[in-house]
Amino acid sequence: MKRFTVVLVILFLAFGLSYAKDFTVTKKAGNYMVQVRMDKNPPITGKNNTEIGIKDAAGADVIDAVVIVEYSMPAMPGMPAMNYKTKTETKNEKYIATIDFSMSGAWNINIKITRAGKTQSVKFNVDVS
Ligand SMILES: [Cu+2]
Repeated sequence: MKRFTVVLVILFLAFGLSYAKDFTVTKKAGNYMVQVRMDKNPPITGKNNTEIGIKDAAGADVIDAVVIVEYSMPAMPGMPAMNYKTKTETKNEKYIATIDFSMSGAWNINIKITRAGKTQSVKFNVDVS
């Protein structure tokens, strides 16, 4: 019984730590407050599970938007500009996407939120390891 409790505590700690370790960005887009969370911190070359939460001005979850994630790296010596785009799917009031960075370095991220015929954007940079 004691061992079981210890295991539970360790599991809780591990979960708490991995949760706190996520890469997060919170930014305003128009009337929306957007929180982006990636499961790797710093984000890595390869697949990063990404979760986007959107709240309206009243603080309510926005779940009826179309959300697209664009990510790009400008051209550099020996490498043409790279541009990628991925759709998101809705799950538990969040928009889920997999961002697959093809190399390390600075990437631009542009999240496009379309709702009722209007598009708002959230832009930020990530330093991919
Ligand atoms: Cu590059």
